[in-house]
Amino acid sequence: MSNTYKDLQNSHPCFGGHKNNSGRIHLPVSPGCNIACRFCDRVINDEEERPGVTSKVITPGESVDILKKALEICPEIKVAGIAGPGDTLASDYALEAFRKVKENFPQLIKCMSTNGLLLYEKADEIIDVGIDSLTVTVNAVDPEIEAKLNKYIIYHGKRYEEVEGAKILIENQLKGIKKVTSAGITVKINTVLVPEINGSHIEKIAETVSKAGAKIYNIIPLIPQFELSNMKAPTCAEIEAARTKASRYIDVFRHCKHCRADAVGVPGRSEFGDQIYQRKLNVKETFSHG
Ligand code: CLF
Ligand code: SF4
Repeated sequence: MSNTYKDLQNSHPCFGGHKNNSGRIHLPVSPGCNIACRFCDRVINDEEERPGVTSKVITPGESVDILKKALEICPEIKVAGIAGPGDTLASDYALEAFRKVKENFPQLIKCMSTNGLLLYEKADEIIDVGIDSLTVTVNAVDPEIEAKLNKYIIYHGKRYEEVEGAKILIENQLKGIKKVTSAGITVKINTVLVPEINGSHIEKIAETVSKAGAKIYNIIPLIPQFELSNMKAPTCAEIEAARTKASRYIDVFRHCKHCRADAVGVPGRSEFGDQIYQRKLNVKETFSHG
């Protein structure tokens, strides 16, 4: 039985449990991605603290020792999360790692983050492995808007461009959210706020995902880079206004720390990623989000 939203509000740092000094570890086991967000700069390095930037990719088998070490150093860790650096469903590694977490650390909350392209078709496996909390990044629920944020998707081996791809992505996200929430998994939605593209669309996203069963909503400000390097990042006032609009439909999470895909510790309070993963790599790789 998954933890309920109420349970998570006490123990999960990204679902309201941040007040209780709860920590999380991200296991960067998912290398590749199956969609092409226009703001995604797929780079691994040690310099930046932002989603998707990670030092190296580990194997699901290595997760067990890493978790042991992390829990010794940081006993506050309550959540084992997988947030990239690519998409968690684009390969089988994340589900494999979660099976190992379930077996070896049954007390840990299992938290997965995905772009949702394969959420519907992988829902049974996700439910079976016992994911407690799942984050889906939904940047638009209108394919015309989504196409401005996403260039293409690769779906069952075929590339679908712009609006055609966006339509498939949104449909699968919403069907997937309905399916996993009906099975008792608590869903959080992340939206990358790009004021000039989806700034006036936030209310519609919040309303739609809430109807589909999501419980909590997190707005991530755009870091202008890659194809969207000429867009403006939202101001604090714009973020706040977007949160207020969303909060008419769904609980809003306001404490996101934009964690790397290999973050370890209590978000905003402690960071042990260097000790656990010995950050060394600086090679070109994929990007994801917490
Ligand atoms: Fe990680 Fe994300 Fe799970 Fe949290 S992060 S997979 S839901 S355990 Fe949290 Fe970090 Fe913000 Fe993510 S503060 S980036 S919301
Ligand atoms: Fe994939 Fe995440 Fe990058 Fe989007 S932001 S292309 S979902 S890795």
